[in-house]
Amino acid sequence: MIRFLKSLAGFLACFRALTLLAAPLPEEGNWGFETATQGQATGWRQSPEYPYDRVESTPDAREGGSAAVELVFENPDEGAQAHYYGECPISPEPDVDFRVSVWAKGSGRLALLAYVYGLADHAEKFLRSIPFRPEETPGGGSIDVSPEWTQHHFTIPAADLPREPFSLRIVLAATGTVTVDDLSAEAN
Ligand SMILES: [Ca+2]
Repeated sequence: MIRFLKSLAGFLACFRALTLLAAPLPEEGNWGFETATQGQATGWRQSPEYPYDRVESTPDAREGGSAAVELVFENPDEGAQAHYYGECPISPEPDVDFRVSVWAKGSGRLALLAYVYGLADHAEKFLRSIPFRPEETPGGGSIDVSPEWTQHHFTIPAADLPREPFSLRIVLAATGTVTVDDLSAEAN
């Protein structure tokens, strides 16, 4: 029995090591915006509280794909935000930095947020929004988007994530006119 438990512990340690190495985003999340329904990326939606001027699926995709999403939020009032979020829940490791990358091009700025939900009582309950920290500007905030497709890297430090079980949704907060494609999770 003890031997069995030891081997089980070994297996679980391996499994954990594997998940730390690579925690891919759930496949069903349409992270490349390849599928659209009535001109809108499937599985993504605008926040009614933080609307864009316009969001639509565009064929102007990064190499290897046939669609991306164009976010338009021109001349916002001071401090105003527009949110476009993936409906697919993500459950990152609670004690590991959560790193994602995204491709963008256009004219404007892009920030990433996470809507974070607690999972007490087997129900998701919205807790708060957490900003990702861009690798280019570690102090926080948004990154400058250039006219050429460029991959940008964002992190939520483990210390910013809840201790209790949680899930999150990725939120794209852009100003100007920014086309986004191919989100992915990154190994730590
Ligand atoms: Ca795509």
